[in-house]
Amino acid sequence: MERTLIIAKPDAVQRGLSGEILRRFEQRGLRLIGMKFMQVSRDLAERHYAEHEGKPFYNGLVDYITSGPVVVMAFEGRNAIVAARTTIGATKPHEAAAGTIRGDFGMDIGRNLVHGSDSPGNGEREVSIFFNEDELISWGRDTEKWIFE
Ligand code: IDP
Ligand code: MG
Repeated sequence: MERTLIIAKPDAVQRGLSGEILRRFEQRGLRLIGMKFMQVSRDLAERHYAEHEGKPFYNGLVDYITSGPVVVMAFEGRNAIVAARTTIGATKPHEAAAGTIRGDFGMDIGRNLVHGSDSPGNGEREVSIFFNEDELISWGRDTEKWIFE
């Protein structure tokens, strides 16, 4: 069982796409276990994006993710990381496949709408920095057997 952290970034919220983004993961079959509307602080952004510190785009990335409210979602499921990444699409939206979130709604790497964890380890780490355990709900979905054999 994997966990992935999904963020509808400030551009997605500003453009009224947070519901569309939630819909795509929900419809795919990922199971929502936590969700909140929040403003990311600089400190939280720096912890979340620690692996990018020192890269040329790092300061702009922290500015971007803290520039307005975001919708943060945690999903759980078998193969949740790869499933979410394929629903999101390539990092550069102008190269992302049509049918992915970035391929359908984005044009610029600095406005690529959505974050998704890139490995099971980062999924666990990122979910735990954005959510307290008591904000996550482990629930039995009645349609589970129609989504996973
Ligand atoms: P990912 O979001 O597809 O996993 P990463 O390489 O982890 O992509 O980069 C994290 C985020 O940093 C990207 O989603 C994007 O917002 C931003 N980013 C990455 N590379 C660049 C760049 O070259 N210019 C501007 N922003 C970038
Ligand atoms: Mg990444």
